Parts: sequence; structure tokens; C-alpha cells
Amino acid sequence: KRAVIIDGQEVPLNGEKNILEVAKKANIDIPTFCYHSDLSVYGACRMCIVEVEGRGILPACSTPPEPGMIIHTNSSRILKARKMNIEFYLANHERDCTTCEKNLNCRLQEMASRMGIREVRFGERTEKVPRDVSSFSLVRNPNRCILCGDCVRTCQEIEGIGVYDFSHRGSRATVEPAFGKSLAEVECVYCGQCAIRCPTAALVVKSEVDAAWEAILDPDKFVVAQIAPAVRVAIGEAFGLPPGEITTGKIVTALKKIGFDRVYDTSFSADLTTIEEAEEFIKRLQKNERLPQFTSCCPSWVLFAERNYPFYLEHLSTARSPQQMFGSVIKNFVAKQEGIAPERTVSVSIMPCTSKKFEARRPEFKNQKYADVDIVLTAQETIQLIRSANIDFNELEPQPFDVPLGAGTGAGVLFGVTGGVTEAVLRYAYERLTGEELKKVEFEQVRGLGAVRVAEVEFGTRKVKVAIVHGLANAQRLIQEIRAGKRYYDFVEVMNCPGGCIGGGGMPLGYPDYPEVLRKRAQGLYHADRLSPVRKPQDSPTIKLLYERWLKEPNSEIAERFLHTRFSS
Ligand code: HC1
Ligand code: SF4
Repeated sequence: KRAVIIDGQEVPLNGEKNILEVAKKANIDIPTFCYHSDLSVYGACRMCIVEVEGRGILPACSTPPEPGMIIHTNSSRILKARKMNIEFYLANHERDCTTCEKNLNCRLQEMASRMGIREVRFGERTEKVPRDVSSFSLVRNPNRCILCGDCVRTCQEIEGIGVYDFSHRGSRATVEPAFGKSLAEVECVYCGQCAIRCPTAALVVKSEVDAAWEAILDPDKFVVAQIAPAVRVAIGEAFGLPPGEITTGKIVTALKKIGFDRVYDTSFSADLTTIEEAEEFIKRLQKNERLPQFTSCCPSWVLFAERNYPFYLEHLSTARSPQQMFGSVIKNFVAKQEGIAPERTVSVSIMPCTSKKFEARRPEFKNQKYADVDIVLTAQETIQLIRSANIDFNELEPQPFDVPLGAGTGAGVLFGVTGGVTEAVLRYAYERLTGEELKKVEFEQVRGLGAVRVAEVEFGTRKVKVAIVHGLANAQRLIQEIRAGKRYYDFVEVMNCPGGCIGGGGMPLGYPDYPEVLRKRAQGLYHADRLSPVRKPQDSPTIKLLYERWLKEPNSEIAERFLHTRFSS
């Protein structure tokens, strides 16, 4: 029989790569800092050691299970070794947990608590290295690094960039960008993927919570929030709800209680992006020029393209991202409608993404007096904001978004998951190009979490080929093939983060089973789409109203001025 015995339980084997995976099947949570199922196995943290009868002590992450193995995850030798291991980590680590950004969210803290560590028998590191606060999105604190290498492998394997590496030796060993440079001086695209996998506070999101409170508490300011598609299926995780549970209405209520004057839905401006981007695509298809058209709503992808693919910049859609479109609508339309000067209006976006902090500060989205988006709060910071306001999130009565710009369509909500922008554009372009009603709005071919998905859609006589890719390392491989003429597509959607925005670097941490968390968040967004009364952007009364009252028609002069952008290498 192909099975192992683990802590006395018989567990059948079914192709598991390592003992960690087998243990997970038996609901045994072996501790680890450096194992992630979507990264290569590094085997350095030594937390996942187990005792295998006849074989001795072995790391569970890099030991394949063999039939008949008898495994103990908590023998007295293992407990002692693991405890000592944590003490070594703590000896080399700042221990000011109460004021740490990761307090209650830190894996080292959790492990110390789980193992009941009450004293550290070894000395404490006193030498301190300055923090790196140069990035728009992250703060790097080398004093909190435990050398697990998660950030090194994340940036290399998922992003294909390789910002970090190990340097120095012995007690001075550290992980840092090349030549000790700051994050702002290297090729970092601000995506936060390293931070979301960092087990401690060596890499954290740069917080704008204080700035948000200041604006909210200032009676002269008119504070408007927009909520990104992906955060609605993740914020609940911090309050004990399962990933994927849709808490849109509760988030609106929480923000209103906190003191936001208006709360809107970024899905609405995602509808705007869809229409502006699809019209651009239709024109290019008709003229057969600048194809493939690449999406441009992911700021990390845009920055990466600007640095590495100057020859493709005119292929990027010029439609601004939904965040920036809403920022522009808030400052140039809402403020006027409400009779409030844009300078007094503070636009706050609630995003899954750390890179949106960078996007909001791009000079083209600012004039001399004000920026279109003033403050970007990630989901993590929003949770902090809600907690600091003494709100019992689970007990909140859900509320709708403010009218008239509140309502987004199901297509807009899908922007938060990889493939969603494509599906939204297809829902629109199909009807525009064929003149027929799209009966089945779901495009199943573009869904899923596979690295690259491709589909061919018939628009009357024209077949349109689309590709969807997530993770910049995957994107680089795909683009190489397109450049080499091995593949052809008319439309390519690129998202930096695995899963799309549901895997954003500012989301709740998704520990211990990140791939499962992503799957559930994706299901949550597909469910939210199904529940939407309107599922195609062209059917949205709110969109019609905005074009009637302000923009005239898609790609009009006004739309170009307020909703489009340009890129520079
Ligand atoms: Fe996203 Fe987007 S989907 S980029 O992933 O186009 O951040 O959710 O808000 O702007 O709508 C992020 C999410 C988000 C934009 C939209
Ligand atoms: Fe690499 Fe993204 Fe981290 Fe920058 S933020 S170092 S690009 S993983």
C-alpha cells in the first residue's frame, strides 16, 4: 500500500512532492519560513524538520515521501531542535513586537508563541542598520530579516527581475539589492510580491493610514473613496471570514462610519476603462495596426514595459487604469457636481496593490495644484484603519455605494482576477463588432489560474486571438515568443501578480495555503459578477449618464484628455 504514517496517522500517497504536502493532507501544519509551493525549494530555514524512523532528522520541504515511511513531526528531538532554532532567529532579530508593523501578523512571532519561547539563551544583536524608505510602496528593514530568501526567490522566479541577493557572510549576512542600493535605485516595479511572502517585517507596505486619518478628520476636506474590485473578497479574511466572501457592503459602511464623505466603486471606472480600451482595440483591428494591443491597467507591468520594451510602448492601451480614471472623475467631475474645489477634495483609493501608490504619483496624473489620487491605501492598511476606528466589522449592516457613480457592472468587478480585463473587453467588443446581443456573457476560455491562457473568439468574419498572462516572469517568456514570431495575438492582458489583483502585494497575507486563498478569492469575484444586475459595461445606465453629461462618446477629445495617458521609456 502506498502510504506513510505521520504522527500515528496513516496517509495515502498521491503524487505529493514532499513530506510537507503529505502532512498538510493530514491537517498537520508543520512550521516553515521558507517553503512556498509556488517557489523553488530552498530548504534553509530548518523549521520544517521531522524525524523519519531509520533515517534521522530531515527537512520536510525537500524530502520526498516514500511508502512505508514512519514520520514524527513532534518527537522530543524535533521539539528541542525547533525551539533552539527559533531562539537563534530571535537572538539575531529585533524583539520590539508591540511597535512592529507585523505585530500579530508575523510568522516568527507566531512560531515563538506556538513553541512557548519565554527566554532566548543566546545574545541579542545590538548593531542596527538603517531602514530603506526610498520606495513608493515598501519599507525594507534589514534588522528584521531572517535570511529565509523568500524575497530573493519571489523577485527572481515570479517577477523575473531579481532585485535582491544575499550579501556578506557570518553575522553580517544580509539580503539586499545589488551593491547595497536602495529599492528606488534598482529595477523594482513596486509590486510588493516580496513583501507578501516575507514572514517577518523585513519588507512591509509603506503605510499612508496616518495621512488618511488626517484628511478624514479635517473638516475642510471632502474625502472620497473608491474601492478596487479585488479588496471586496479579501478584507473579511482579517476579521475571520473565509477568503472569497464578498463584503462590499460592509466595507462601504465601515468607510462611512470612519468619516468618508463619498464611497464609490472602482468597478465603475473599470467599465469606463473597458469601453475606452475596447474602442481603441476595435480601431486598431480595423486598421490592422499596433497589434497586439497590451492592457495597461497594471502599473508594475507598465513600468516594466517602459524600461524593457520601448518598441512595444505604442502597443499599450492608452486608456488609464480604473484607479486613475476614477481619480480624474473625482477631481474633474464629482468635485464640480458637489460644488467643491478639487483642491479641497481628497481622493483615496482602497487597493489590493502596492504599486498603485507609485501609479498615483506619476507626474502625468498630477497638475500643479493637485493629484487625481491623493492617498492609496492597500487592503492591509484599510484593515488597520477599520480596526483603529473600533469597528466590529462582522456586525456591520451592508450599505450600497453612493449614487450616481457607485454602480459598476459584473464585468468591472472581474478586473480583479487574471483574465477579467479580457473578458470585460470581449463582452463589449463582441456586441460592437457584430451588432448582435451577446447571450452568454461568460468567456470560460479566459478563466483559470494557468500561467498563460489563450483563446480565439469569432467576431462575425474576424477571428480575434487573445492571450492572458500573470506574473512578470511568465509575461517575459510570452513576449519573447511573440517578438520571435512564434505566436501571434491581437490582444494581450498582462498582470504583474499571480492571480491578478486578487494576489496583490497589499492584500491580507493568505497564510498558510496561498494558492487555495487565491482560488477562493477568484471564485468570490466570479460570484460577484453573477450576482450583478448588469454584467456588460455598455448596459450600465451610469456609464451612459457620464458620457451624456460629460464625455460625449468613447475616445472623444474630452475622454482623451481626462481618461487617457501616454508612456515614456
Ligand atoms: Fe486592480 Fe484595476 S483590477 S488594477 O487589479 O484595473 O489594484 O482589484 O483596482 O486601477 O478596477 C488593483 C484590483 C484595480 C485598477 C480596476
Ligand atoms: Fe521584486 Fe516586486 Fe519586491 Fe520590487 S516589489 S523587489 S519587483 S518582488
